Amino acid sequence: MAFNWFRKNKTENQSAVQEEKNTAVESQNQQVQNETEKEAVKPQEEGGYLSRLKQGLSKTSNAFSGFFRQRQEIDDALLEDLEMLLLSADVGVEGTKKILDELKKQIANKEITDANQVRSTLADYMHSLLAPYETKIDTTKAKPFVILMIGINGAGKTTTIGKLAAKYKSEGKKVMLAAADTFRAAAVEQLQSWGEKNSVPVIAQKTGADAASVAYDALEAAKARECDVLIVDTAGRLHTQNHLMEELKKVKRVLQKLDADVPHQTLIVIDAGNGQNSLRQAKEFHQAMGIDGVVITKLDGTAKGGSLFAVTEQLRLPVCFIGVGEKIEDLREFNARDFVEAMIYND
Ligand SMILES: Nc1nc2c(ncn2[C@@H]2O[C@H](COP(=O)(O)OP(=O)(O)OP(=O)(O)O)[C@@H](O)[C@H]2O)c(=O)[nH]1
Ligand SMILES: [Mg+2]
Repeated sequence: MAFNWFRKNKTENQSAVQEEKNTAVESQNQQVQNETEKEAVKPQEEGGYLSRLKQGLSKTSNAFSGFFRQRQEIDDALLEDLEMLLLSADVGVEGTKKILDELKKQIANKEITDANQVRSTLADYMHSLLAPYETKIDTTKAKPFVILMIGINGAGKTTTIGKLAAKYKSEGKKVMLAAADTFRAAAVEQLQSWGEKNSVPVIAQKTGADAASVAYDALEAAKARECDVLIVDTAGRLHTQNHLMEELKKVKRVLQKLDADVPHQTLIVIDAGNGQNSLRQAKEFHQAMGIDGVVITKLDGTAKGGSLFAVTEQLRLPVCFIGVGEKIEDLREFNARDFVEAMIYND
């Protein structure tokens, strides 16, 4: 049965995650022995991956659990209420329609006969909608592997960079950060503080300096110091701010003077709580910069997990990471199965 299959694989995934976690912890211990660091970086240790994800999405999963606890029969009211539930979980009009059409089809074919099956089929179908977007970044493809972080103001770019630096460092990679947000006051200091927290170097100039020149210096330095990963922070901007969009294009152009393949990954950071507006903005960013990955942050906030369906449906771009909190360990590679599980089931 679909539900059992979903849950069985879940258990296997959990032990794989645990193994992965153990390996990460081992390599991290090794690292701490080898280096005398101010502060150990432990992005994978605290909390436990699924419980953090579930905690972040608990608002949504509680709503689904409450809904299905009260239902046994399949009737029109169930589908109408489910439609409302999906919409209020931010799944979006198109995603909700797709899901309901699929359920109605399976009900008509008598493939689903009770409310419990509605839930498991819902989980499986939601997984099938998100799974094509699940993407892992392979930073070994280039050295240094350059990630350019872009997005509107306050989406979570700098925080995500801090979390990513911790993640890559814990994997034994040599990481460098570039403070190419030279626009906002205190942006350089914010990135430097993440650099200190992770014991990774930050290449920076003063606020007001040329962002492209900071990025260029950083790439030169990352090459000279044989870094594995260079992550470039940029100022938040709206797509309507032409001069700032030009600045972003210039950062890319100038980096490409040193290496035509750079950036290897352009990630847009989207605040899950920003709704339709942020999707329109992301499309404009994509046109200007060519985005090849999405990070969705603040899924723990007022946003409900369903916003991921709207993001993937509309942008059709790979989802690389999700942010479920402000702490260093609150960034995860996007896993569609874990995500749907955390969204639909609260046990
Ligand atoms: N709850 C929650 N807060 C987050 C998450 N990611 C980032 N934040 C918070 O969002 C706020 C803005 O984050 P920043 O990383 O400074 O955002 P930014 O995109 O760099 O902002 P600008 O540089 O001003 O464009 C901070 O208070 C972060 O702690 C998340 O996944 N969950
Ligand atoms: Mg920032």
